[in-house]
Amino acid sequence: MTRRKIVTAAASVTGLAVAANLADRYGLVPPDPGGIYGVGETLTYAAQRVLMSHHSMAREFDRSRITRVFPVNGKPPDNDDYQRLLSGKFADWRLTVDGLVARPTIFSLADLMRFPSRTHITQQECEEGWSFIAEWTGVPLSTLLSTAGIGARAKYVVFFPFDENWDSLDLPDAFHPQTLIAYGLNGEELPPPHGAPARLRVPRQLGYKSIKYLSRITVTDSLKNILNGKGSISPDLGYSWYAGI
Ligand SMILES: Nc1nc2c(c(=O)[nH]1)N[C@H]1C(S)=C(S)[C@@H](COP(=O)(O)O)O[C@H]1N2
Ligand SMILES: [Mo]
Repeated sequence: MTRRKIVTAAASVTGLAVAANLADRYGLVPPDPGGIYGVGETLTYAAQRVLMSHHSMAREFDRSRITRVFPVNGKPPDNDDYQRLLSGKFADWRLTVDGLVARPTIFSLADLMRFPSRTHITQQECEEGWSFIAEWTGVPLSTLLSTAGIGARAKYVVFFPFDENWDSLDLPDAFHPQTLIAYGLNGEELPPPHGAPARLRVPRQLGYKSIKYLSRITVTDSLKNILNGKGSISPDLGYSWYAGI
């Protein structure tokens, strides 16, 4: 390397370190900052949170743009708990909202449907490279969090389904007006392979954040003591916690 190249390389490494320090000071470090992409993940997340308004919207499409035939990612959980609820048409299904909330609450599907609903036609983008446009209907997650009364110390909302997947959102994305607990797809009830009876739908992030087959939502001030401590199964699979688009 020439001296000039060495100086430039050193300067950009220092620049990244300074940026990472600043991100830390302002609470903009994602829960999975340690991997090979660590500094990059911090910068992506910090830049999104600093530059974009918290409620900048994902693009919504016209009905004519709905994808006619679209893929499904994986099969519904094959464990007894889920299969029993599925055969009972989810009459016994309940969604628990607990953690740092004033009133831990258990919702049935009918309870969710009684709240004012929101519908949007948005694109679901999988990290594997495919995507589709569909109409999603559900209750804004913000409605459920407000009903349970989110605590002042709350920082993250964690989602546990009936399979081994799990993930979490920070409060800007949890309270984003397009973030839904969706129970409808293209005007029908949510089909089992797409996450019945209710799933998270976060159009501002890649598909893997939109956890299907929900069972429990918990509010926390830290992700460090939950499973791998990184806020999501994704870092174990080579993907980042923050998947903003
Ligand atoms: N519980 C659970 N949620 C999940 C998954 C999963 O395997 N289990 N796959 C994720 C991935 S990788 C994607 S791209 C989307 C796909 O949603 P779809 O099957 O409705 O297209 O769901 C996400 N939510
Ligand atoms: Mo995906």
